[in-house]
Amino acid sequence: MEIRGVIFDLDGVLCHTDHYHYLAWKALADRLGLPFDERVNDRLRGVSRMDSLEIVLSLGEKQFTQAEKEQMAEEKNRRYRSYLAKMGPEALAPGAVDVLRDLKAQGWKLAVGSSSKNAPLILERTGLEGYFDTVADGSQITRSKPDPEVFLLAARKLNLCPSECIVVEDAVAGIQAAKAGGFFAVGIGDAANAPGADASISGLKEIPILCKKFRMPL
Ligand code: B16
Ligand code: MG
Repeated sequence: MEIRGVIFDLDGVLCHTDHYHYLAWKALADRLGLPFDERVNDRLRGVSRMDSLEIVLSLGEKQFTQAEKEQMAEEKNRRYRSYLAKMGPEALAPGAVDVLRDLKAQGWKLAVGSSSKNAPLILERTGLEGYFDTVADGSQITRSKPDPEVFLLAARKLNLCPSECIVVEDAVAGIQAAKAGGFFAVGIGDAANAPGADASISGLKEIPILCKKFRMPL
C-alpha cells in the first residue's frame, strides 16, 4: 500500500461538538415532546442534518410536511451555530494541532472529510483552517455517510486515489463510507471497534506512528 494522504473526519475526531449538537437537538425534541437523549444523539454521528432530523422525528408518531421539516432543521442549526460562535480551540481533541503540524511537516497531504455544512465555521473557531490542503464538507455533497461521496471528493481534491489515503473516523457510518470508497479506515472513539475498520487507535497521537508503517509520503 502507498499511503500519501490522511483524510480526517471533523466532529468527533479533530474536535468535539457533540454536546452542542445534543443541546440543539434536545431543545427541538423538547418543544415537540419527543424523548431525545444522549443515546439517540450518538446515533446521529456522521449523519447529515436532514437524516438526523428523521431519526429524531421517528421517536414520535406525528408526520410533518417537508416545509415543516426544513424549518425544524433550520431552528436546530441556528441554535447549534450560536454555540459554535462561542466555541474556541478548547473544543479540539487532545494533540490535534501537534499531530497535524507533524504530518504536514513530514509531507503528508491532509484533508477534512465531514458531513457538516458548518465545517468552515468549526475550522475557523478552532483555528485549524491553515492545516489542510483541502476541505470536503456537507455543503459539497448530495449523499451523506455511509455513502463514500465526501471521502471520494476529498481524495479527488488531494489528487490521490482512495487506496492512497487513510480515513480517520469516529462514526460507524463513517467507517462504512470509507470502506465503501476503497480507503484504509481507521476507527477512533465510538468507532474504535467498528466492524470493518482496518485499524483502531485510542488517540490522534497514534496517527503519525500508523503513517510511518506505510510507504514514505510524497
Ligand atoms: P451540520 P462529521 C457530522 O459531522 C456530525 O457528526 C453529525 O452529528 C451532524 O449531524 C453532521 O455532521 C451534519 O452537521 O448540521 O453541521 O451540517 O462527524 O461528519 O464531521
Ligand atoms: Mg464524526
